[in-house]
Amino acid sequence: MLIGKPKALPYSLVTSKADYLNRRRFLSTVLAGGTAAAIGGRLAVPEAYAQSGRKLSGLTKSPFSTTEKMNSFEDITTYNNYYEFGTGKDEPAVYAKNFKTTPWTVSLEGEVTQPKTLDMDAIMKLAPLEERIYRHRCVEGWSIVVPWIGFSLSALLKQVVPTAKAKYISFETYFDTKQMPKWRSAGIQLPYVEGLRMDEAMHPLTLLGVGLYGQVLPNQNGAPLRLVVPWKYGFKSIKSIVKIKFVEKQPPTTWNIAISNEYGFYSNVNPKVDHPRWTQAKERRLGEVFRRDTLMFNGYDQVASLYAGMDLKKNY
Ligand SMILES: Nc1nc2c(c(=O)[nH]1)N[C@H]1C(S)=C(S)[C@@H](COP(=O)(O)O)O[C@H]1N2
Ligand SMILES: [Mo]
Repeated sequence: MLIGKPKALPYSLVTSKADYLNRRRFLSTVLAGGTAAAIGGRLAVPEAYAQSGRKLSGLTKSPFSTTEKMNSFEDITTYNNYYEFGTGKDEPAVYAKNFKTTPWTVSLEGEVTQPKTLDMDAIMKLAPLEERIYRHRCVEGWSIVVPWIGFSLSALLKQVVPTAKAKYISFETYFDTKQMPKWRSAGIQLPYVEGLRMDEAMHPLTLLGVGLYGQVLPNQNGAPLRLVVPWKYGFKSIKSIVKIKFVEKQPPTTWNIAISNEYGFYSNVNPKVDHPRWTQAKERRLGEVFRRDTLMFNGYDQVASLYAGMDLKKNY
């Protein structure tokens, strides 16, 4: 089922997105004098490691990890959605290069008995760092498998005491027009905001991501820290978080503000509820030719009980 040779791919079988990566792989293989066997896989990894960021060691393995084949470091770091740094998939890797992520603080505020602001050093010490290999499904119909590093978001949320009114958590991305040259063309309201219901935010699968592939997060992937909610479409996984607010009412979310009939608050991966403009029944794993079936909750069945009794067509 795995790829093989991009140059032999019938173009009709490949979306423009998968196509883009496959062409790049072909090119880099040719340049490196590689063999066709290397094209589909991890050719770029050693090189990418060499030019990459600070290593994170002492990682614990997570029982939540999938055993599916991981996408390469290059796939994960050159095919991104991060509209503050451009709407093209290849733009964040270029325009986020000099994004300043130190010093960095995150505030915990809103419906809490005492608000708190933590810096990255403090956050990194809250819990043992785990490697969690998660499937990641973008609402646009592509998916990747990423070896994230981090720990359950609950470890951070537990640093404050919520009041009885706290029912949801809202998240906000850092925003600076000077550092985000592409912000005007983003076409969405910034700063990027997202939200989760309290039980979703406290679920052990919900990850506070600080790295991937054994190193700190590359800027284009949301450095220095981001959310990763593997059973929801990728846009829920907000990058470069600076503010976490405990709130009483369901908070506004960026894509729901932009196009409310297409992107709801819950946004659980659901092959039975199509996007108004395309099917969600299948997905293309980057690097593969044939589309896979999309799984309910992206295969993370353990969250099903959070939505017992809810109409997931209505709560899309
Ligand atoms: N601040 C911010 N966070 C964001 C986005 C964004 O544009 N801005 N894009 C989202 C979307 S649509 C996806 S699919 C994932 C992509 O994460 P990745 O680039 O690390 O794979 O980030 C999400 N988080
Ligand atoms: Mo996405």
